[in-house]
Amino acid sequence: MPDLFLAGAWRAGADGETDEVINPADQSVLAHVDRAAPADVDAAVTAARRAFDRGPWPRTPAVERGALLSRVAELLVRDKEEFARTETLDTGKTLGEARQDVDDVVAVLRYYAQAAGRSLDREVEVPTPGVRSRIVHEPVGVCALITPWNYPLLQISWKLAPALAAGNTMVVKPSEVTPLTTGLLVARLDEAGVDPGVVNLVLGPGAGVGGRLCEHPDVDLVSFTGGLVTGRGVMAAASRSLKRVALELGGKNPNVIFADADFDTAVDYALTGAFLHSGQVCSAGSRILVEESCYEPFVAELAARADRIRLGDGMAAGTECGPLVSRAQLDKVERYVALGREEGATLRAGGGRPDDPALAKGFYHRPTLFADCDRSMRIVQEEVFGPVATVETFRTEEQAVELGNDTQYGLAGAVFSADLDRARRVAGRLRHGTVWINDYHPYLPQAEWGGYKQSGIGRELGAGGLLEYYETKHVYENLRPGPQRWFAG
Ligand code: TXE
Repeated sequence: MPDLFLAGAWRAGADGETDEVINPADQSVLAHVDRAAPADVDAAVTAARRAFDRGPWPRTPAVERGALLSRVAELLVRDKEEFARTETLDTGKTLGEARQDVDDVVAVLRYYAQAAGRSLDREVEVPTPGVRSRIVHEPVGVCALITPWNYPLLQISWKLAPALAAGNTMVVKPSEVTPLTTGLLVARLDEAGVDPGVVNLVLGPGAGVGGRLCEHPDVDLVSFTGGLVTGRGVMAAASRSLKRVALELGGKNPNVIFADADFDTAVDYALTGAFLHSGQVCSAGSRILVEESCYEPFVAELAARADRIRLGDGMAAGTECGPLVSRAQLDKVERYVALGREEGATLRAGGGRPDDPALAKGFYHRPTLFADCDRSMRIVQEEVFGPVATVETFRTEEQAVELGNDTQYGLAGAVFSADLDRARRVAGRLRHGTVWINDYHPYLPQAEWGGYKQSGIGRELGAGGLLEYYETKHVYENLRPGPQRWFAG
């Protein structure tokens, strides 16, 4: 079956070009997928425009739109293994993580299936008699949904589910590095009976395919998750026709550990925070801040445990961390590790590729810990997006807050302390979109997710994530119209 989904039909690219999709565990070729030519991108936008302007979808009762999302959720439950295995082969993450992703996606689809039916419209109280004033919510229009390679299935669900719930039509563009599960999801939408043109899928390189979407005059909204530099370009391109823009960009997320926190718990969460999915997580706790009085034992234990993380093929039982997603990402991580050494940080764990010859063909990198870091270092300030964590130390609560906020990013952070009052105080002062107290990484479909500062614009998930896909209209009714005589003549 061809891989592009345009106006309700599966098609090959107009230029007949394809791209290889690589398994990062051994560099074998998983698939050849069709690449969208400029004409295909335009066809996708035209189909979405027509479905929005003339099709039934934006006017379909919201509960019916929710019912479609529920049907898709059930298809994912049915096909969970296929989705999870494909995600593991494509991204390198462990099968356990990929299964968790599918469960999370089902939860997101179900949440927005319910939310679709709850109207946000409201009556406005008006002191003037004979006037009715209503706030109504209408879909924005044609949405371009552009996603990265670290959580392909999860990220597209955070966009597509609320966009559909609100009655929009869309063109979906996954990362060229990991396009496979997005294709599976669109196939399930097709199976669940989505109207032609409501969801379209284009594949191919970012600048060509994604860039054309961001510039296209018939696209009303761009929701993008990816790197900061690309995000800036997306915003600039979208500004030409003043598209609505939602951006979820990177993070350099502080994990603040006070000495009174339970030692084993804090070490354990610091490990997961930094190294889950080999640190290729926008909210990774890659910047660890430890109170001076427990600094050395903490670093020693964290380093020892980081060195014991079992690397391997994500499909193999017992693997705790898979390979990085691509050669480009491995190269980037290696450059940052070299930089960390040059900047004078102390390497306490990892530092290179594994010796195991069985892993030689994959893009593996050992979990790496740099201690004795300070805020001026680039490895402390820049997003590595790999298994590299830095440790700094602080003496006072004030210092912890200051360091935690000393970043251009503002996506997420955590505080570990036995003193809940203190933890809440610090959480209140951290300028990040999510703060965990005595935990790391969980998120909820019903709770907004997004960044302060250069981590993005707008929110995903929760009621706020649905609002992104609505325009708000005020309808003012004069129930007793008569001549106004503002002008005497
Ligand atoms: O992401 P990009 P890449 C970070 C990470 C990584 C760096 C680059 O540090 O090393 O970003 O990764 C599409 N117009 N993050 O290259 O470029 C692209 O095809 C429109 C953080 O994978 O941001 C893909 O679908 N679209 C991040 C998506 O944008 C464009 C997750 C993301 O690609 C485009 C991933 C353009 N000009 C990487 N150029 C996070 N914070 O979650 C590319 N794309």
